[in-house]
Amino acid sequence: MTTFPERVFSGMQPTHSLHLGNYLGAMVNWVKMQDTHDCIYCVVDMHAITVWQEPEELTRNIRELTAAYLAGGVDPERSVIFNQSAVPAHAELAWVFNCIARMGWLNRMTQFKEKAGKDRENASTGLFVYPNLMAADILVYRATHVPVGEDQKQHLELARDIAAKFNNDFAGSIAAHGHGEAFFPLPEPFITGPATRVMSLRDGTKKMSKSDASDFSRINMTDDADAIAQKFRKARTDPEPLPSEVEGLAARPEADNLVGIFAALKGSSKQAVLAEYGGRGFAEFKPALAELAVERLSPIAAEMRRLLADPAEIDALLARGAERANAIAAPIMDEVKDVVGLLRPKR
Ligand code: AQP
Repeated sequence: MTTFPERVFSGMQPTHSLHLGNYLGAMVNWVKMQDTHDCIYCVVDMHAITVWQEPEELTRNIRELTAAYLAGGVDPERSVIFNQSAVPAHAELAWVFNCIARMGWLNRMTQFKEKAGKDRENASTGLFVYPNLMAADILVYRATHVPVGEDQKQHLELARDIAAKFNNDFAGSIAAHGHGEAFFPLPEPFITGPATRVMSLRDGTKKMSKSDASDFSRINMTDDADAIAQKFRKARTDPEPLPSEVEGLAARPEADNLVGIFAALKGSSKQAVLAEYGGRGFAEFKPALAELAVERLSPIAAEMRRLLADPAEIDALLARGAERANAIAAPIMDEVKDVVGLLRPKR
C-alpha cells in the first residue's frame, strides 16, 4: 500500500460573515491541528461564486475571512493561508475530476438539493459540481486529513470516491510513472468536539448558516456583546430546566444545541456543563452562555478590526501564502497531467 505523509487541508467560503458554527465546528480544530500537522487553510473564493456575489463585497469578504482566520488563531508562519483562485491548480484538477465523478454521485449530494431548492433548473452548473472542486482543493495537496463540520461529511465521502476512482482508472499509468499503487490518498474527515453541527438559534432542527434570512438564527463572529446577549436571550428553547445527564437532551434539540455551544466555548463536554447547570432553567443558563461567548469572541472581533485596518498587509500575506501553496500544488498537477496523458511543456 502506498502511504502518504499526513497533511491537513480545509477551507471556508468568503460569503457573508463567519458565524459561531463555522468557528466551533471547524476553526477550533484547525488551530489545534497546527501543533501536530502540516496545515493548509484556504479562503475558497471560487466556491463562493457558485451563487451570485457582488464583486466588491466578495473582495471585502475575502479579506474579512482571512482576518478571521488570523484572529481565530491560524498562524501564517506555521500554516499556509491563501485564497483559492490565486492557485490555478485547484481549477485545473477540478476539471479532471469533473471527468472522473459520475452524474449519479453528484445527484445524491444533499447540500446541492438544499441550496438549489425548488428552482434547480436555475442553479449554476458550478453549484452542481462544487464537490468536485472541493475534492480538487484537498487532493491537489495530497492532503490526508480534513477538519470540517458534520455538514461536509458527504462531500468528503465523495472526495474519497473520486480519489479511489482516479487511482483505479489510471492504475497502469500511475505505476508506469513511478507512483506505486495509489496517486492520491483517501482523505479522512476530522469531525470532532461537542459542536460539530451547531444549529440555528431559531430552529433546533436547522443548522446555523450564513445564508439564513434571519440574523437572529446565528451568532456572527463580529457581533458585539449586546447583539450576542440579545440573540441568546431570544433563542428558542423549551420551558423545562436543563437535565443532569446528556441522555436527557435527546428529544430537546434547542437545549442540546445551547449546551453543545457552551461546552465547545468552554473547551469542556456537554456532561461537564450539565453537571454544573442540570436542574437550572434557561433564565439562568442563557446569560451565562452569553457571557462566555462574549469572553471568547470579543477578542477575536477586536483583532479582526485591527487587521482589517490594513488591507494591503492582508493582501501581501495572501500573496505569500499563494506562492507557498503553488509550490506544493503545481508539481502535483504536473504529475496528474502526466498520469492522465495530457501533454505539457516540461518545466
Ligand atoms: N452550523 C454549523 N455547525 C458546525 N460546522 C459548520 N460549518 C458550517 N456550518 C456549520 C463548517 O464551517 C466550515 C465552513 O463552511 P463554508 O464556509 O464552506 O460554508 P457552509 O458549510 O456552506 O457554511 P454555511 O454557514 O452554511 O454557509 P452558507 O449558508 O453560505 O451555505 C465547514 O467546515 C463547515 O462544515
